[in-house]
Amino acid sequence: MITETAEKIRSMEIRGAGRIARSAAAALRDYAAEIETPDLEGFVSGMERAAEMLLETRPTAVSLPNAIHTVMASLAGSQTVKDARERITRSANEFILGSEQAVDRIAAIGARHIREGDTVLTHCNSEAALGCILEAARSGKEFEVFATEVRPRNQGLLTIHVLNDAGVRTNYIVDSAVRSFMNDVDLVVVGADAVTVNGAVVNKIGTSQIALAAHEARTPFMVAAETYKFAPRTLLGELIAMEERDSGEVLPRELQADLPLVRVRNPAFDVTPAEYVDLIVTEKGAIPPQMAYIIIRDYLGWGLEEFNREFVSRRGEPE
Ligand code: RUB
Repeated sequence: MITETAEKIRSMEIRGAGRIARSAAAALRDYAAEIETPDLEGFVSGMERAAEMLLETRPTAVSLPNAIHTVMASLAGSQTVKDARERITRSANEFILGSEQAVDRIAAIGARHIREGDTVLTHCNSEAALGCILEAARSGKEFEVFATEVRPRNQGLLTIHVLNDAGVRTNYIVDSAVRSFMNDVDLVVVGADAVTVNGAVVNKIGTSQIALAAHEARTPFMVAAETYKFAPRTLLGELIAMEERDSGEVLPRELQADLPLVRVRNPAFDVTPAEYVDLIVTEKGAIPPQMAYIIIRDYLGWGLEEFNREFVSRRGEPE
């Protein structure tokens, strides 16, 4: 079960930061139910191995470690295998439900920023971003969407199917056409794989170029992100690892073989600095990117005490 979920995340059969997080929580819960061991120590080390395997699948979406750490933290203080199993189940179910509710809440808040007659541009296939667009459509507003293709994995195809099914008029464009249309766009809405303490947003490759074009055209740039996409460890100066996927996704390996001097690069994500982001819509409300630390402190529990504890555990006590 764990290996199956891990493989689905790695191969992107399960993709998108929120879905990845929920499927990891569900995999831990299901694994906890099936581990056969009479002693607590064996149970805990089995769960730790499973958590490790899931963590290794994809490096960028912070929702994945945040979900796994939330579920695994519930093991602390458990007395018996039965108790530990129940804690994992409860915590995983709470995480999954909380995540689904967060996406709904973000949709309700984000939809208010889409006005009648607007043209909205989105990139990739984000449940949170699309939630805002779909909610605006459900509330009866008439507007139009531009959706990018999203090379090389073409997640834009998923997006245009969803929009079409929801009755939203949509323009499908190649990624490089964004700037040509930006003057017609009233609002950009994207999701996030991670938000750092200084409000930078990590999302699908191409997002930062879109943000630049939006900035130039003075088009508002809105990010839809659940609080578990915020990255507490960036407080310690930790950088978000940027996944680079197989080059065969960009150019078939057989074609690459004829081009010995060409190195095909395939970064999957990029970083949009806070200065290009106008608003981050979370389930706790909409914030300017400069308020990212408040989310990390108030909702992810990383205040001064936690920061100091973690800092000292890495560097040792100060002299
Ligand atoms: C998906 C991507 C999405 C975010 C947010 O990348 O960049 O914009 O994960 O998605 P990939 P969501 O396709 O490589 O996983 O709002 O669904 O969590």
